[in-house]
Amino acid sequence: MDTATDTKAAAGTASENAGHLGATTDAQSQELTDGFHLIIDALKLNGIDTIFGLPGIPITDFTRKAQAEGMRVISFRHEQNAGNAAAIAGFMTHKPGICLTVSAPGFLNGLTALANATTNCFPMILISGSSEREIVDLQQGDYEEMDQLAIAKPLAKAAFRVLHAADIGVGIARAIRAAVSGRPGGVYLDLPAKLFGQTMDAEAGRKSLIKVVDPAPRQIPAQDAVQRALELLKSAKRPLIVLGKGAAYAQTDADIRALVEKTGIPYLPMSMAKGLLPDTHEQSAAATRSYVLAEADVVMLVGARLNWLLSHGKGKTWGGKAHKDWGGQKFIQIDISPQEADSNVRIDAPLVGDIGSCVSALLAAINSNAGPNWAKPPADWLTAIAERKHKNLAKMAETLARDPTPMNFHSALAVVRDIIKANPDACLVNEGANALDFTRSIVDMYRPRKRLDVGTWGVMGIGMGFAVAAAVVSGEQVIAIEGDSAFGFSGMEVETVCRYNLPVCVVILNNNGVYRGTDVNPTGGPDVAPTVFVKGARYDKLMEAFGGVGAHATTPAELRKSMEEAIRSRQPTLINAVIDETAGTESGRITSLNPQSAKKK
Ligand SMILES: Cc1ncc(C[n+]2csc(CCOP(=O)(O)OP(=O)(O)O)c2C)c(N)n1
Ligand SMILES: [Mg+2]
Repeated sequence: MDTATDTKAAAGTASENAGHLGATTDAQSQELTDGFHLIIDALKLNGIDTIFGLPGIPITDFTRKAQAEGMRVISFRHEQNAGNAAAIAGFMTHKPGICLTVSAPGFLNGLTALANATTNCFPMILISGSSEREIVDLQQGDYEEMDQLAIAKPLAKAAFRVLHAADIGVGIARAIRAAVSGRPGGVYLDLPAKLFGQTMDAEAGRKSLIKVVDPAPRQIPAQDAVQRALELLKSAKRPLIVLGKGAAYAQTDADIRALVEKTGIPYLPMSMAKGLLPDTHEQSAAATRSYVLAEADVVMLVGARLNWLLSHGKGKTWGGKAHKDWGGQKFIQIDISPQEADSNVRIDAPLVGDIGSCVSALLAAINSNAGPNWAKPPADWLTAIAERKHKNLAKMAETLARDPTPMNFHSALAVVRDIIKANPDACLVNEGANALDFTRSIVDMYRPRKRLDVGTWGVMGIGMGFAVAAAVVSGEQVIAIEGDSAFGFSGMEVETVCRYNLPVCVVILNNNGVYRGTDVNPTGGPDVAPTVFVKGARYDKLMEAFGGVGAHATTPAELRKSMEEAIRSRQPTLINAVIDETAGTESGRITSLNPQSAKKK
């Protein structure tokens, strides 16, 4: 007989009488607890107070009991959105976000978000109920049968299953540690249906729980690695700092700012690092990105990986002669994972440790080496950047000042830019192709971790999950700038936004399709082209269906009025912003990633 069956037998009539913590059997006067409560208690013990999920067998009662025990349970309309919510909550708070799903199909729906979290280094735990182990393992065809643990493993940073109530404490502790320590990521926790109802002695249960001590321990960099990085930095004639979303995640904002300002080195923020220093900072080189990437001789990467988003650190972007050629620059890479170095090009000075410890060690070394005499980068480098930057900013200002009819991305986003400037604490969620790229380049961010977007994969579908979580976690106004296609992936969650009455203002940059609304079916047949949607669709009506505020904006003035009203009222709002359907380009800025063939047609 296994422990599960033992404890179940011992529980006997107790579970029938009351079945949860505090129940007392006449025969034994034994206080019992069960799987449901042990999971809740283990999460609460570790400061986790919110669950993003979707109920159904075998976790419906769990969601009820979690709410009854004071947890915030946010129910979604599709698990992928709950998963994305959990992932971004993890990014914003350093606590793993929890996504809770039913077995097989619910689990699979959550899995995309788990994989995306792992790819983006967001700490989250996907907890899925699963079916009868004996039947699953013999493949006898149970209700929602699936070997979920095996499927989750390659997509998660770690995956665990708990079979016995007495192991719940360990299971949750391991999941938390795996999610947040080292390089954060997505963790899968498999909880078979039987586990929830298992009972055990309440005192033994309490003792089995683990409050995780120091879940994300600091990892101090070696002094010689710090010195190596410093020497390289000192030798630079045209230095550049690249701040990645890892730097934003680290919550060591003051030190990062001090490092940038003390060294006087121009910096580029990656998309989700925008606002780590205000985008209006004089050392920001974002407006002349292509110049600094190609010209810099020493580049210090802070929590930024040399993946496709940085053209793998080579090729023409980096001043290389041809597609895969090294541009000749040297790299310092600050990263928590030692395996990150040399992933694409040689890293001359890897600085391995948590970003907070690395940055403060580097600052300390700079101060003790050079003190107030740290030499700022050569003036010709700074002047060359400043000239280009101001020229490009002036050009952009001119474009933004235009007011064409119909409204285009620029004239609409000029409004969003002003709104974020006036409301710098608002969270900006952003997805789409042109809707993403134009927003990133036009809308300045002023505070850290306020820009939440499609991340490493450029995935569509994060929009409403991120928006719900950002509102729940921060309590701040959320503004979601969505392509009309992008919105479709999670659009049903506007009901969730209304249900929880969240201060979310969704702006759909509606250009009638994917990239543009102008493609035609070359056959002349009745089907529209694959990238084209219903023309003139009124997404605002969707929000109205659930009691939120819908608005239709065809001019920047109308858009501004509706956004200001949304922020003033904090009402769930969806603004259908009509954008010139000819305005976008194929795939936005990454047209070149589409496969090309010499054969035309
Ligand atoms: C999950 C997923 N499916 C498909 C894509 C491919 N994709 C990239 S952007 C995009 C939509 C672009 O259209 P829209 O959101 O309307 O933005 P626009 O360029 O029109 O502003 C799609 C489908 C993706 N990135 N992720
Ligand atoms: Mg579109």
